Amino acid sequence: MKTGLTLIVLAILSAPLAASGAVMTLTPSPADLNDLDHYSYYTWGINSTTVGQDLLGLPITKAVLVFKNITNWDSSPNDLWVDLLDTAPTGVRTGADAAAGDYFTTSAYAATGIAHTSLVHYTNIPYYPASTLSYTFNDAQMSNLYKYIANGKDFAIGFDPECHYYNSGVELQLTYCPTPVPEPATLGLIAAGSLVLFRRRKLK
Ligand SMILES: [Ca+2]
Ligand SMILES: [Ca+2]
Ligand SMILES: [Ca+2]
Repeated sequence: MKTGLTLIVLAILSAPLAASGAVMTLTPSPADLNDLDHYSYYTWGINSTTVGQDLLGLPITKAVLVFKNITNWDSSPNDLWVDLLDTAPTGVRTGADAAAGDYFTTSAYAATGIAHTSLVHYTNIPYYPASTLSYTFNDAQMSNLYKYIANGKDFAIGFDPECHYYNSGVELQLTYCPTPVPEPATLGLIAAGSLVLFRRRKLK
């Protein structure tokens, strides 16, 4: 008897825990963004189709951008700018950029009228050894992420490499609440059910 009740109680207690964080991992195609070439900039557009559900209804609590096994092609000074964009075409698009500085802060990009904010600026990523860089969005960037998703149910990540970064893949890890926590009424029903079970077994 005690085991049965314990299991029910554990099931109730574990419901809010399970809801506290599932992680969805998104990867661009190609995953290595063609090794982030110096003479290019890249946009990676993400929307409901990309994530497989309504992006606006996805309760994202954390976002982490990962560059796996990244190295610069040589040991010279280098910069990698990463920006959060309101929108971009779905998937990966590549544009020409040979000018020094973050493409997404140029007047050419401003002319598109697309809202954006800086995510992270890496400098002098080593030639050797390869490292895995994980960047966690801060609070201000999370609120911009929500704002950009609210506008058209999409957002994008922009990359401007100077120089050329070999890597084994880029990932965006989104932590979200997968299911709503049971409402008090549901919890009441479960509790009532377990009480009935308890009484029946006691009568036996
Ligand atoms: Ca570039
Ligand atoms: Ca540039
Ligand atoms: Ca948007």
